[in-house]
Amino acid sequence: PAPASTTLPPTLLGPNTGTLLPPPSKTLNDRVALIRGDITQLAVDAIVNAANRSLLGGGGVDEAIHRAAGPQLYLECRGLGGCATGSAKMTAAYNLPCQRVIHAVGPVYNSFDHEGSERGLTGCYTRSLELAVEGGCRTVAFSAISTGVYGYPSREAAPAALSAIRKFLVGPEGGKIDKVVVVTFERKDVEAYNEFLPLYFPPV
Ligand code: AR6
Repeated sequence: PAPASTTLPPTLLGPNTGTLLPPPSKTLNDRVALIRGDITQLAVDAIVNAANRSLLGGGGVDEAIHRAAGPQLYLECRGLGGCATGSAKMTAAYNLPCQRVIHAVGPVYNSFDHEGSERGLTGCYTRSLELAVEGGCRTVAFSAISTGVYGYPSREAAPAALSAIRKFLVGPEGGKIDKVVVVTFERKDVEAYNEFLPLYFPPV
């Protein structure tokens, strides 16, 4: 069989890492969970919405979140003045069972600019986790940002997301997050995360 290195996504290979797979850690693995379902049902501290730059709602998970939260969410979002691609803003959660909503704006996937797309996507995950920490949110659930209307291939989005999540959790502020839940909805994302989770969070 081909050596493992040839099958690993480039996002794993940091500039001076030397090793290909990160070291297995049970305590780290326990802080990441993968579930399939409706993110609006989760009673976590913060859920992360896949929004657009207007922050005024749209289709997909954004629509589901606004519908479940009620019209007050739209009113608060209207006062935020939009959000840049690759970044995020936080609001209250109103009628949702969670405490806060983090509205992240993923990139529209550009197959001619892999690096730019990836920078935008990882920016969403990192900024969302920073906002969670600033807001005292210790449990955070992410939707599969950009993998719907914005066309990001699931098998490229999953490793970028997992890489950013891992980097944050092992970083200086990582201890302020107890649990990151990755919420998949469609089969293609379930399969992508099942494939890549063991590479970024190797089983002990
Ligand atoms: N719970 C969890 N995940 C869901 C749900 C749900 N209830 N509904 C859909 N998904 P998308 P994007 C998944 O298109 O690609 C909107 O119009 C879905 O299977 O919602 O970032 C915004 O306003 C997919 O994996 O977001 C923007 O204009 C993931 O959510 C634009 O779409 C994201 O798909 C953003 O596009």
